[in-house]
Amino acid sequence: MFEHAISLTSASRQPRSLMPRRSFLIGAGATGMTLGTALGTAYTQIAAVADYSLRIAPLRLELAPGKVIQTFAYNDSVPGPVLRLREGRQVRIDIRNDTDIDDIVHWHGLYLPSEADGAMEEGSPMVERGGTQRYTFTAKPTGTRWYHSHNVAGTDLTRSLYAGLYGFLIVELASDPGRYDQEVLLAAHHWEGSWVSMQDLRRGPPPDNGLEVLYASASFNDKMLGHGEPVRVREGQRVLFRLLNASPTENVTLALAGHRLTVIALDGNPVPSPQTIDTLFLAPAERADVIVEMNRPGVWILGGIKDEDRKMGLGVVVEYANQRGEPQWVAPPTSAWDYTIFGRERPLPAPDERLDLIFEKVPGGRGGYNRWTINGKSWPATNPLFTTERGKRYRLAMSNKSGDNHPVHLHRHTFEITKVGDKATAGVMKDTVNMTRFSTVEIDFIADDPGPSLLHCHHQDHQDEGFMGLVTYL
Ligand SMILES: [Cu+2]
Repeated sequence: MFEHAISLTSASRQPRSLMPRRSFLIGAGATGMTLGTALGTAYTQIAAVADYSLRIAPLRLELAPGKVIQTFAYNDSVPGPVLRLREGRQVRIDIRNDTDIDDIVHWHGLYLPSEADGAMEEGSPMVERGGTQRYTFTAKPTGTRWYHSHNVAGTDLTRSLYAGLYGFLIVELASDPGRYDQEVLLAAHHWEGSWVSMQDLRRGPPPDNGLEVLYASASFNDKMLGHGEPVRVREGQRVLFRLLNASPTENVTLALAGHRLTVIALDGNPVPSPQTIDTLFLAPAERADVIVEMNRPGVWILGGIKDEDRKMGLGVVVEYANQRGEPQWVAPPTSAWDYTIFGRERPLPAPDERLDLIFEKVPGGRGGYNRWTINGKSWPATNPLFTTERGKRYRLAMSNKSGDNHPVHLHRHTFEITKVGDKATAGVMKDTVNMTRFSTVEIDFIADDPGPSLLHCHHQDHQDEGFMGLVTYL
């Protein structure tokens, strides 16, 4: 990395807002010299070595013996390296792009300046092909966050979130109480997507519906169920599972056979009412921190509750010490997912402003691509979607007028779920909320992080096809 680590000045010397965009760039040494001359600096200095380095490059990924796919990944691993950051401490991350297209990395769930957030629509710079980009930021808030490509994939099912371009980013408290014996990080993903007209597969979807992505395989981390190392546990342990749905487009519903799951945090944020449940639902981009009491020795499957999902590879074996045998699956009792059970009853402050957002589908027809609108407009006509004033509380009354699920994500802010359908709730803080088909959800957020912020569906195809808008500040 060292030959790329020449820059004008250390990033910590100047307030971010005063730094010209180019000074974030760490290019070849010659570029640094040129900039130095242009700005009248008499010297260059070696910037401090980065705390982390990520390299975006092609990867031959063996999901199972004989099952090899060609994808892209960070540092030749899926997921990428776990980034463990201390809350409030500044971190320097160098990203090198050894692919043939410009890319960009988004730090999902963090409060960052727009130019460091990793979304080109907010003004963050791309990591140019063949180039290196340094991101310098202060990590906050604490919790299970993640990073991923925020590039446009369009119809190319090998890029952005269709690829292995994601990893965990955990912001830790300055002092971690650590009320668990072991921590296990699992990211679900779907692979080998292809565009399919649903009309060709089965009856049911409206005849004007466009192409959807179907997948041939799935994994937890880099392996299909039954391949790779099991999660090894011991009787009596309290294990913290940090679960992430990094799938480009698919929801997952998960269970650990023989065990119940105690959800203590959603999207990295502690819930007011932890609940012990049989099945966990995660839409794309959602995370859950789950504690499991290891009290049933055996060899079990943690995986998708649908047989076809586990057959595709969605799962991992959990093996107690000194236990042998075939991994067991036990179908759990199923119930509808309900965010409000994790909330509490509490009067909510009245919002300063209430905004209606209506999500609609423009069907692409058989063989075509669907488009998406927010209040009748698609990106970039949704720039701005609405404008906020710093310090005010906004209530977004969102209505999904389509037969599809939409995990709606707001960048650079945490929001509170205040209503799901007719059920009021409080205290469930998230950055992504799933809207089931033909549903309504209300969320509140405080405009406390000036700068443009994306609001979009995290379904890769939906965001690429217009389901995106920019929240701006006055
Ligand atoms: Cu969507």
